[in-house]
Amino acid sequence: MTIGGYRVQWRRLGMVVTMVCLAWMHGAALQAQSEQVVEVTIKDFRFVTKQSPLRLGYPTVIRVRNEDAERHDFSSTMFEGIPTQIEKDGVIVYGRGVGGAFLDPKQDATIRFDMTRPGRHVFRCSIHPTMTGELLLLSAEAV
Ligand SMILES: [Cu+2]
Repeated sequence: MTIGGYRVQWRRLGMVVTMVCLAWMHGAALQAQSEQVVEVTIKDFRFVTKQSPLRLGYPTVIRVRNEDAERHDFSSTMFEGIPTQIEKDGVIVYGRGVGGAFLDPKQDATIRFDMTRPGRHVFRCSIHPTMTGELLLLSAEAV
């Protein structure tokens, strides 16, 4: 009887450990959600940017989509010297020397990096020099 009682308790302990693990995984998922997201759509040879105020030191995601039937490029010096990850067609490129991404018609790319420098950051299309856009980064103290 006592042994049986212990067994039940061990099982309960197992349940608790499992639940703690689930809670921890849930926390990791929440952290991923705290990324700040910028949506950039390329349409009719223009960058259309949707952003909320961006804060320094936060994981930032730029989602670029090329809606045109023309090949474009999304490049910026804002990634200079900062570890940057670019995902395109399931392939991830990571490094400090990532300057941007070329986008074929109807293609999209996801760029991940941490904001480290405040101010206005210009991005452009190297194929069409008239295509430019900008992101505004606020310092945490200004928010
Ligand atoms: Cu272009």
